[in-house]
Amino acid sequence: MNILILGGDGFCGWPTSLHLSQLGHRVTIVDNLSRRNIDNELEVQSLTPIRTPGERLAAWHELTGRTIGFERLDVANDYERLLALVRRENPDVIVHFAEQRAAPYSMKSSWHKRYTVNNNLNATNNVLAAIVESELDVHLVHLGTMGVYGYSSVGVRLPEGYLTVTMTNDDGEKVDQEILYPANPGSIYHMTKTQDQLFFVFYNKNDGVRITDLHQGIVWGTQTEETRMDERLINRFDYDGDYGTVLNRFLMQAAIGYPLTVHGSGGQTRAFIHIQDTVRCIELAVTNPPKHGERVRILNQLTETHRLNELAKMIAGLTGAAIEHLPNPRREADNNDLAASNEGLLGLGLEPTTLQQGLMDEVTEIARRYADRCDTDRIPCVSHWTREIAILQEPEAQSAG
Ligand code: NAD
Ligand code: USQ
Repeated sequence: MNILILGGDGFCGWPTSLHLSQLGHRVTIVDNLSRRNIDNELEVQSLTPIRTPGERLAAWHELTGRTIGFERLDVANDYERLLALVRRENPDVIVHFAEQRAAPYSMKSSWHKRYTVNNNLNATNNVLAAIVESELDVHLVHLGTMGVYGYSSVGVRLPEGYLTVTMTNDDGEKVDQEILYPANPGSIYHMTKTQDQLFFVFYNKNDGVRITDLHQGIVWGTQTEETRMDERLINRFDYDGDYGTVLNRFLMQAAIGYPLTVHGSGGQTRAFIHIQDTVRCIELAVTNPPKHGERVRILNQLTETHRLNELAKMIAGLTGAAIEHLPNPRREADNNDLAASNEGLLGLGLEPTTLQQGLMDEVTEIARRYADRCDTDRIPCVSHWTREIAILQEPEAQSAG
């Protein structure tokens, strides 16, 4: 297949690009390198030494003889170039990772809120508009988030996207309707993903665009079969307070002897998936497109759920790390249950990697190996969800602001 990968230089996009190329697909990465620029803004770098896009792609060609194309383009702002690229490439599939993906970054200031909304919503609308305007039959695979469902304890297993509700009409009769599961975002970033869902419903209904929306949990791990082939192909590993996600942060913290930073009670339950399973899920989504006329296909992309306390204890048990409960900079439930269906991807052939299998490998292969690149000043989470939380946790913020 011919595949465009929007956001193909990022944490999920890079290993996906290599995996799909290795399977023999023709792959072109589209990326504006905004993620690398945000590292400059935050004065932080990936724990792993990632190479420039040019070096990465040359190494891939040298090792495998395969060529991956690269277009430096802003999907949210360069519509005409995006449309021209779609027309020229005539892709079977577009995989869309090209969004600002960190909840803390999206909550840092009103500038960061506006950037995240402008970037993410325009990127998604531009891709959909370009597919329609090109008049090509392109399957769009989008990376969404489990966070669209929210984290209140509902006491039932979350469905894959849709919910049947029963209403009573004026004659007292019961009427069933299928709706999108009610959106309940916990950050501006997560809110952009709930709005993406409405773009998908509309373009699918109005223009018949075939869309798969993958509601992904928190991705952990670093390497995949392909990125492990050579250090020049290494994937990025974010550990800082804005972009580092919880499990990878705990693993890195354990490796350098920094107490594990649990927010609040640690009763929060979240969904997880290993990066190797992410690339496999995208392969499954790409090779199993919805039929023409089918509604938006929503698949929950997770392999297990864990309470943060449980994760911290597991890692402390393996490594001897200390655990520290910190005031939570976010406005979120302190305690929630979470169970979610993932039958769609299991049914397509996903064989989950479990946490137990890879935790220690990750600590030794990556976190300990590159520990000297860690700047411990960048570990604290300094993005507060509200001004009140900021003042409570960092009283100096009051005098500064
Ligand atoms: P990332 O920030 O590492 O990668 C995103 C890539 O998109 C970056 O290379 C960035 O430069 C590019 N990009 C952003 N805006 C762009 C634009 N306007 N034009 C062109 N390129 C642009 O993020 P990631 O962790 O790889 O996440 C990829 C996708 O998966 C995101 O949409 C995210 O919401 C979703 N997701 C990630 C996780 C996770 O734990 N990392 C979990 C669930 C869902
Ligand atoms: N947390 C800690 N300690 C830390 C960091 C985080 O306790 O040091 C807590 C947070 O308060 C939160 C939970 O861990 O309760 C998850 O935080 P996270 O930063 O790991 O994940 P999140 O902000 O939800 O975002 C990440 C990705 C995002 C993706 C989402 C999937 O950055 O792109 O959409 O995971 S999901 O969580 O399923 O919505």
